[in-house]
Amino acid sequence: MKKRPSVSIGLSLALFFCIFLSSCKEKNAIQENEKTEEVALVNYLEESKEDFDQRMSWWRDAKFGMFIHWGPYAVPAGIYKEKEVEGIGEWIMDKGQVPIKEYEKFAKEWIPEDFDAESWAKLMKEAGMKYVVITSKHHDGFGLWNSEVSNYNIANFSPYGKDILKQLSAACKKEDIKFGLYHSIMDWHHPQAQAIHEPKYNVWRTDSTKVNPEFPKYVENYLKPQLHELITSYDPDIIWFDGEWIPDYTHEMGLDMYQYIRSLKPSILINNRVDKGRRGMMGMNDDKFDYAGDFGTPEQEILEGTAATDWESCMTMNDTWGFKKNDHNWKSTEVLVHNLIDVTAKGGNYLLNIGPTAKGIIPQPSVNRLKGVGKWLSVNGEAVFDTEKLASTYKQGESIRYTKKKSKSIYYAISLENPESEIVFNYIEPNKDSKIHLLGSDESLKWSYSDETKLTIEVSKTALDEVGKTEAWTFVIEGKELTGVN
Ligand code: FHN
Repeated sequence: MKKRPSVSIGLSLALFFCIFLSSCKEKNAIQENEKTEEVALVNYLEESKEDFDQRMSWWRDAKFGMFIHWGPYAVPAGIYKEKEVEGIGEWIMDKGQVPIKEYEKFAKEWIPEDFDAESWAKLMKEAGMKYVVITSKHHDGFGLWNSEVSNYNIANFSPYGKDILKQLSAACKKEDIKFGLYHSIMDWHHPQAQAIHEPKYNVWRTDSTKVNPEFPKYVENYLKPQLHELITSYDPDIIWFDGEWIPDYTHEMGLDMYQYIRSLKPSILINNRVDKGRRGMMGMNDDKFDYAGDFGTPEQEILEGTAATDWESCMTMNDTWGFKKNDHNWKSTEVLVHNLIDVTAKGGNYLLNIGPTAKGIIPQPSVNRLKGVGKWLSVNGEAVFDTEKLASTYKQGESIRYTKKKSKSIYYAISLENPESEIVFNYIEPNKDSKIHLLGSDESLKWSYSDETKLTIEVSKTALDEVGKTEAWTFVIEGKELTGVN
């Protein structure tokens, strides 16, 4: 039967379409394949400076974050067998030599029925914090999320039965607060990661002949799968590793882990404890080798000066990370504000810790201090956020710090002491028409400048009264930085 022209044309068109479609599919398949291969071939350790700066930019502008140490250790809260256990609260399993089965009882008793993720996120906002880093798993191995990899977590092992990270990540998203996860490489609960000699939980094990031979299996079959589910389930902006110092964990594992995490979320930030480069509590990498990690992590201290690489000082408000009922050694709000100013002037970030109680309450002394820092930032925040360190100095004497608005010739000279009636700044020359004022006051202050005496500002009583009670006084000056001043 002669085919109708329309039919033959139709069939031809159909045939052409099929060929075209299959070639498109093939082309897409090749593209996909190339893309897959492309993703597989990315070496995240060879990132360009532009790409690195772009990835770090939100974090550098953020300056101030909340650290949260929360886990079953909040149940004993520093007391075991009716005795005070010395040291930081989250280490009670080690310092108190608590056998695993005993510690698991704390995990079963951990029912944070008063936990209110939204009120926590609102408090971060009120404190002026732009990001949070919470323990997804500390050294005790207990997860704060509903893990498919292990049932040793708050959602499955504890009667609480709910996912803490799911609640908090959602609350932080609502408040536009970036979400980070602290994750311990060291694990005192997993048989393939435990110390194989006594004292069983002794983490300062430096004798590399005593590594757990099963540790590589723990890394591949447990640590990575849990990190995979954390990243795919909660979309964190930061992975904050810790517990990397044990000899079981090697530099090669660190490089591989960095690549692995970035391959799961290329834009994620990873601290330097992903690898072995950290030099003790001062937290910065030994620059003799190429260690992985996007920023250094000084702990309980602030760098003496500035650094060529990114860094974040993490600190407690009292003396413990995890809650201890008898630790009342709280730093004052003034000390916390001065720490934030000092870190910012030196070009770092400040990660300030809270240790909630087992029931999910943030201790009132912590709340008071967070609100106090937030009150100072509500007036002086422009001198902290979206700023950069000066080229030549970060301080003048012991009681003055300088910051600079990013890509603007606006400088902030911050006095940590009451300036009284007059103050002299040696490192900024104001523009001729610059109006200098204190943040918190609209009054334009009288000033004079000479190459000899530099910038002298008369601080009126009315301006000081307008600023009122504060932990530090910020002068705003449009001008240029004076370098080479001795
Ligand atoms: O051992 C941990 C400690 O418990 C806490 O988590 C601090 C905070 O960064 N890091 C380790 C000590 O360096």
